[in-house]
Amino acid sequence: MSDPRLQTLLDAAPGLRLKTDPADLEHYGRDWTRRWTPAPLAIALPATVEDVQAVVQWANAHRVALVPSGGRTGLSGGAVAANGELVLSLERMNQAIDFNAVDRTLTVQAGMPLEAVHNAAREQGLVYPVDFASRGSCAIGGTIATNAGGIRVIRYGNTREWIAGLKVVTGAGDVLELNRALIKNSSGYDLRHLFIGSEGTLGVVVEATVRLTDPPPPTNVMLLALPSFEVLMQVFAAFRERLQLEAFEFFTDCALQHVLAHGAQKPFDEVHPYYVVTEFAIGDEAKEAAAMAAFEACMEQGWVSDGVISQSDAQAAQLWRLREGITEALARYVPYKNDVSVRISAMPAFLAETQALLGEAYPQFEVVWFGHIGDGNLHINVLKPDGMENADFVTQCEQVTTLLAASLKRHQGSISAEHGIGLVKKGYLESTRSADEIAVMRGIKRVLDPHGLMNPGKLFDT
Ligand code: 2HG
Ligand code: ZN
Repeated sequence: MSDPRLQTLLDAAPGLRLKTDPADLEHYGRDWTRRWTPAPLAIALPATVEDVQAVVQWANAHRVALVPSGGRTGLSGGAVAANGELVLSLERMNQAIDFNAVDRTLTVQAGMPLEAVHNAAREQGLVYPVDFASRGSCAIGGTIATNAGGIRVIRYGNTREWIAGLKVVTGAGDVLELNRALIKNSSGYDLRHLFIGSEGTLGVVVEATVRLTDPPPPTNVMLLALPSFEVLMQVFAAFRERLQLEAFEFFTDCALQHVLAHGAQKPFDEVHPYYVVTEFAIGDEAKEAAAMAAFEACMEQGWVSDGVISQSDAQAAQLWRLREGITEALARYVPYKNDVSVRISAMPAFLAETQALLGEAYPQFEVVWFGHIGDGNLHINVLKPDGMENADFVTQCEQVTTLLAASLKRHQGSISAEHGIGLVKKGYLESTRSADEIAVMRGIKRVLDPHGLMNPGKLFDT
């Protein structure tokens, strides 16, 4: 063990596993952003809450920075360890602890993958409805730390809505039980909500009690081809008015071409500029008629030029792949990612302005648009041309982000809808949060993390 402090760490927490191999430092020190060179001190893998507490107390005694780590599927650099931090990986704490049928809650360790949470809920005849493409790799704790959204927010809301209770180890090394799965608890500040979306800057989520719900009704998936961008919100309104939407997702033909090149099946013979994947409840004739009525109304208006409706689960999965496969299909370009949101009512004006802005600002790059348009959340991925230096590319993209952030401020939107601020969007936090708000956030951090050791440099600089 190269660093002598690590032996004292093992003395403090004998159950801990420590990794210091270069390959491990590299693996655990980065997330899906791939922008920073990992350089952690070591990787600590606790097995219990007591281990986590011992690590945090040790870190305070030795003033070592900690980076809490789940599946590292984040896209904002929130789990990057590039400055000699100790990575605190929750990977070994991945079990379900308790199911309560009366409360309809599931208590899990924070390192449990989201998909395993889905499966554990399903075994009880219920569902945990937060869902997105990285479900197999991300950890529930990471989804809590970023208040992750995903493809079903339109129907079920964000992660925040489903967290009934949390057990955390604060940056000061205290274990707190937050809310204990109470539905009603009007007893002062709800500290649970402070930890949701805190990006590991206040402490470590070690256990979560999540709410479960009834399985959704049977659904159908429809893929729509749109002739122009301007009709997008009209199509959304026509479908939302008539159907109970489970998802309403949009992508451009450019996004589709990348997914097709990655092995997906072509949905239409003709090329259309824009597409929507929507999923909605069916189950009786009236609902099926409503789906057809929505489609026909859009066709009549000229807002939709083609469509296909799933006839089987396999076909539904095929249609979903066209949307869910985008991030993976683009990964090789190391995209510069924007994840922005505005209120749905502000979406048409914001979209028009952003389209004009990016058309002018990015003529030299391929820009891929997609996202959860029904939640007012847009993903804009700018692709790095082959052979271009990453640093040059990021510098050019950041100039445009400054303009985008100004536009978001005008439309009262957010520079991070669901990916978090991390390192990637730290410079733009002021476009979304006022100086007074940021000052309050800093004050809260000082209370829970007095030595500034929890994920330093993420979200804001202290
Ligand atoms: C999605 O909606 C994810 O697929 C990833 O939030 C978005 O890759 C992205 O930019
Ligand atoms: Zn998304």
